[in-house]
Amino acid sequence: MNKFKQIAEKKRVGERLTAADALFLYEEGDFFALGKLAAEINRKLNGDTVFYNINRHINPTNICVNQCRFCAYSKLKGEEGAYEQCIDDILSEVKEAETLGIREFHIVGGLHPDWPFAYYLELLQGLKKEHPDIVIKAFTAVEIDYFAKISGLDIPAVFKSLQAAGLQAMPGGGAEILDTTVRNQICPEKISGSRWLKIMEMAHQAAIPTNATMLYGHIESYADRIDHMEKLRTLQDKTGGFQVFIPLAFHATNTDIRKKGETSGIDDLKTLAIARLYLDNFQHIKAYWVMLGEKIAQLALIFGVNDLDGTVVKERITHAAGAKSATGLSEDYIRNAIIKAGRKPVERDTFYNPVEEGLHD
Ligand code: V47
Ligand code: SF4
Repeated sequence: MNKFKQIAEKKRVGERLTAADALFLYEEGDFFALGKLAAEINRKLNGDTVFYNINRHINPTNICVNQCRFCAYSKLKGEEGAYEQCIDDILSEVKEAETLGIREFHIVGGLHPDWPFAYYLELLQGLKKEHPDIVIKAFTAVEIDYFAKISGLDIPAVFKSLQAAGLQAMPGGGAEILDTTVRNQICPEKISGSRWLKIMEMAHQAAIPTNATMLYGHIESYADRIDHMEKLRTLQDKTGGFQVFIPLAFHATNTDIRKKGETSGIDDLKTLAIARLYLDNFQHIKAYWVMLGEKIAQLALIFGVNDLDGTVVKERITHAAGAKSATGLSEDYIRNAIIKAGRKPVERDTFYNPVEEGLHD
């Protein structure tokens, strides 16, 4: 039996893939066979359903004390293009949220040098007061670590305060590539990979479900990507607290990482398919259309993916780095993309519960 067939057989009997299997799939796996296998495994886990979410991104500031080399979004205080929003500005920007059917606020931003922890608590309290039914998914592990530093609280106490203010889930950003050597080159000021994992573990212990990402297509090797997924898989075995894995395709424009062009569509689809096969303890794999572009994200639906993220409304981070996708999509656009891929669109909440099924049939 050739190696690909052995791997397919392993998956069909529910055996876990090794790092060597994943490396083979990257280096020598037939592209179409890989996609087909990932789609078959996804179908067993999730049937025909493709989830999407009516969400809105909120990015309170791009001012950041870190200077990650891949980040085109962050600015130093006083630099041209730096912005900061007061709570009232944010509340007025999202005041139509219910009318628009928004179910989730996704909040991430820079590590502001002067804002107190109280700003973030008041922001969540303000949003919850005005929009009690909209779920707040906010702050990466990097921000949580920073809140502990600026408040003098320990991580469990930071979570407790944020939960009391309205935090219900966390996004998966800040993971980048967890390996130390790569991390030291692309984001030397950022918390370490092991600290990122530890904070996620503590979030899960505090009953906060989180997502997990991987920034790929810069200086890392395939082995680094597989090591990253291995670390996530190990923590997921322990806590079960990750909801979804989201590979993020690197965009180079305006960053300090010199690269010609973006990731290839082939690499994007292979990475999503390998993630579906390798991360056997993750229920969901998300194609983030903002970074992939709408059409590669649609193709991902036949490469093992079952989630397209959502409407987003106003994306800033990837567009600062040259993304050519829309900054937001309508629900109709997302549903049509899913239907045209031969799958069934289902609106979900932040926790992957279907909402109002049948409303659109
Ligand atoms: O952590 C920064 C990445 C992340 C670039 O959890 C870049 O549902 C590409 O994590 N090119 C933030 N990527 C975004 C994020 C996210 C997005 C959507 C959904 C979810 C979720 C999470 O964006 C950062 C970093 O890894 N990023 N700069 C860039 N030039
Ligand atoms: Fe700051 Fe996040 Fe950009 Fe790094 S990726 S510079 S932590 S905003």
